[in-house]
This record gives sequence, structure tokens and C-alpha cells, in this order.
Amino acid sequence: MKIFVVLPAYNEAENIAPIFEGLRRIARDTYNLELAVVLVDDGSTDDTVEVASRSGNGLALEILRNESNLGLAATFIRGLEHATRSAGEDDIVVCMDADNTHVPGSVLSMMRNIAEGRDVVIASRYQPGSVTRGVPPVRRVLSRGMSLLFRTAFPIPGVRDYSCGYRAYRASILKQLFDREGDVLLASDGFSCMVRILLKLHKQGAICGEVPMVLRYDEKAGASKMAVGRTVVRTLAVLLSERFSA
Ligand SMILES: Nc1nc2c(ncn2[C@@H]2O[C@H](COP(=O)(O)OP(=O)(O)OP(=O)(O)O)[C@@H](O)[C@H]2O)c(=O)[nH]1
Ligand SMILES: [Mg+2]
Repeated sequence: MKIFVVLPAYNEAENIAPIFEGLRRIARDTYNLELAVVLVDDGSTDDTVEVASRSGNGLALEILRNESNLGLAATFIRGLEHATRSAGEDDIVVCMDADNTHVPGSVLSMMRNIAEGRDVVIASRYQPGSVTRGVPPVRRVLSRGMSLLFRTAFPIPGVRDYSCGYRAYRASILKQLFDREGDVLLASDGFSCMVRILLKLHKQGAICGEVPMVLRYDEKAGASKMAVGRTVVRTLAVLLSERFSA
């Protein structure tokens, strides 16, 4: 079984090396864990690609480059599709942010949950044992509000965190999704694509679940790049469009 780790990256030169070190550590300490990393550079204007090439030793690293900044959705979907096409039916595709706020060690607990029968496992901010460090109070309230809204509108057994990008997917379930949806997935933009993919996988019959996450926002180098207002509006738009779509 092989794990493909997809990292969508936009100006993350300061955050890449510690993530790679964390991934090397879990690969080294976990018997028989084959790891491949797919970094998708989204038209970064800093040294993200140079730093990644320099610090990717021992990680079967593949770097894909968007000519210009296309945004998270296009970057995430490109990486997800690329990894899904390279993966075997029994492999696992993990997506995590490239800003060093997601701890690589959670890959192990997500992997175990897939081995126990789940198809999608989310590293969640809202499970017993979840810890969040350094996230501004306004963002915490907004994310919590989004979580409650989606849990009410689209209840998915075992899921509380609909917008977190740190997830593990059974490759076979993603192959079905891309075969069926193809570019439709690109319809959603920005951070709302995370929610849309989860809702489509749930509709497809995927068994979902969560593991408690330690979110280290205090470890992130550089300022937030998220346009909060726009993200809230777009995510609500997904809620409405999915609510009324077949
Ligand atoms: N903001 C932003 N992130 C992008 C883009 N393309 C790829 N990404 C990557 O998408 C991931 C999530 O973006 P973040 O900006 O960390 O989003 P967030 O965690 O919700 O918000 P902050 O951490 O507060 O900025 C990171 O790995 C980014 O590098 C883009 O166009 N804009
Ligand atoms: Mg982030």
C-alpha cells in the first residue's frame, strides 16, 4: 500500500522544509510505509519550488507547476487527480495544506481508519481530543459556524469538519469520483471545493469519518492568505447549490 501526499502550495517557501521533515520521519518510523509527495505549485512568486526541490530528498517528490496563480480549487483538484491516476486501487491519497499548520503524524491515524473500513477520513478540529493553537478568535467562530451549518443542512455520519483540507481518501473512491464527475469538480472555486468534494463522495456512498487533529496555526510562517468574507460567501453558495441540485 502506498500513500500519495498532495500539497497545494502558494508562496510557502518558509513552510515546506518542516513538513517534508515530518513526512520523512513518519515514513522512517513506520514499517513498510511507501510515501510519494505531489507538490502543486500555484504560481508562487517566492522560492517555494526551489526550497521544495532542495529539501525533498527521500520523499519520491513530484513537483507540478501552474504557470500562474489559479487558486486553491484548481491547484487542489489538479494534485488530487494526478495522485489518483498514479495510485493503485488499494493506495491512499492524502491532502494537506503546505503552510505547516497540519501535523504530518495525523497521516498514521487516518491511514488506520482507512484500513478499518472508512473511505474518507478527515483530520478534524471538532472531535474529542482535537487541539487548535494560534487561530484568531474570529476565524474559530466562523469555522465553527460553518461546521454547524453544514452538519444541519447535510448531515454526514461521523463528520463535523466539512471545510478542513487535511484528509485521507481511499484511491478507489476518488477514481470513481473523477470518472463520474471529471471537470465538474473544478466548477467550485476557492476553499468551497473541499466541501463540494465531500458532499459528492458522501452521495456516492463513501463511508466517512474523522480523527482528532492538532492544528498548529502558531507554526505557520507568514500571514494568513485567506479572504475570509469571500470564502464565507462562496461556501454558502455551495450549500445552496448542493441543496437544490439532484
Ligand atoms: N490562499 C491561497 N492558498 C493557496 C492558493 N493556491 C494554493 N494555496 C494553498 O492552499 C493551502 C490552504 O491555503 P491557506 O491560505 O493556508 O488557507 P487557510 O488555512 O484556510 O487560511 P490561512 O492559513 O489563514 O491562510 C495552502 O497550502 C496554500 O499554500 C491560493 O491561490 N491562495
Ligand atoms: Mg492555512
